[in-house]
Amino acid sequence: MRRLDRLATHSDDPDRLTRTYLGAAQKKAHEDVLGWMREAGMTARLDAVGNVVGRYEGAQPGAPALLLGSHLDTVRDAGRYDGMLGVIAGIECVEALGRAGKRLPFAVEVIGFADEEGVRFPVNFIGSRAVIGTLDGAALAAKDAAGTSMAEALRAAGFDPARVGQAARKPSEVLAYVELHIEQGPVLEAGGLALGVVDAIAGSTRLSVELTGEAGHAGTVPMKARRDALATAAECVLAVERRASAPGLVGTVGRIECLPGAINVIPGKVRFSVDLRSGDDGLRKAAIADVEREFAAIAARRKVGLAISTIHDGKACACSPWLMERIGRAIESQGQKRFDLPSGAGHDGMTMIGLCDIGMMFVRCKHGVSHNPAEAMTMDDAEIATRALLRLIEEFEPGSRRT
Ligand code: HGY
Ligand code: MN
Ligand code: MN
Repeated sequence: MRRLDRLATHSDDPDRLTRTYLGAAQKKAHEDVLGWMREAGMTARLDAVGNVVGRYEGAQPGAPALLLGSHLDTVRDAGRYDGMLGVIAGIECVEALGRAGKRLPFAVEVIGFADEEGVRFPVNFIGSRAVIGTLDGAALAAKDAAGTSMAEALRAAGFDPARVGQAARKPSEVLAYVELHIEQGPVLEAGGLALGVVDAIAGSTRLSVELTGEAGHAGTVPMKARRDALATAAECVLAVERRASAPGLVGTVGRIECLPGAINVIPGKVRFSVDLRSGDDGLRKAAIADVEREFAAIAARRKVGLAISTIHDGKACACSPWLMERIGRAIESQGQKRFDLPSGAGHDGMTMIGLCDIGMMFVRCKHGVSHNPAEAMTMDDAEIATRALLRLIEEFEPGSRRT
């Protein structure tokens, strides 16, 4: 918990926790994590895109690895457990193995992904996409709000964008990926449970929408003659909320930019985001189609230009039963009953499933609050989760792993 508190001091912003890809704060956080990995008896390195990778060899050096980990980047004004918990708990487990002088018939690696949230660039899962080898030129060309491309940011941070492919792992090197993460929802707490087994991760679509109306004088343009981009966006936001209120869906407009942004100027241009999710890909795709149709109708009626780009489209993915079984047994070893639940939040496992089988263990967080500085969890829950993770590792044998 002290280490999580320490990581929370590394922020891009002075008065809240925001740690984005390739920023100065991330460099300091990764230096801490490299040090803790080495203290735990691991070799530790930054890979070609800045992920922190720690390795604890098995009885035979060079053996395939059980991958643990999570992400080290945060959203804006974030909590300190989303992501970081899974990395720090993984290091704790390896430290316990080292203290007991245990070497397993496989290696254990802990990965701290450098970007999962996709806050700085309109690309998410950057770290895990690089690990499975799908970080492409389009991602490297993506620009942040300051107009800096990911390639330029990599160079500025001392990485070579031409070599991001070196971060990719081979299926033969990996046994499975298991992530410990706070639930970020209220289900475990409501059920009086500390731990849960994730059965599936909801699919999500992220859109970037641009409305082009006509800037004008707030005092002189008659209301009927206006092409107000922000009033148009307001109708679009409510259309998302209405459509996503259907069962099995959630929808959010989290970011909006209104230009030129002066009190006495009719907004000429608005950009906003859409984040729409469902455990059922058919439901999600139908909802996206409906929402895009509604945007087109609203924009046409108001004579406002509309441009929509899809910046992420990830299908729902199932965790492997053989890993769920092992995670369930590890939870029962801590005197808890097995409880399976879906994840509405996205996680790196949605990418890692392209490399190996995935499993996730959830731990309760206070009132399910997350993506909020009020995110909290108890020391006891952190301990029981870490003990369960250690038991999973010690009893792990590669099941029906993908060959
Ligand atoms: O958006 C998500 O669900 C995750 O926090 N990246
Ligand atoms: Mn998050
Ligand atoms: Mn997360």
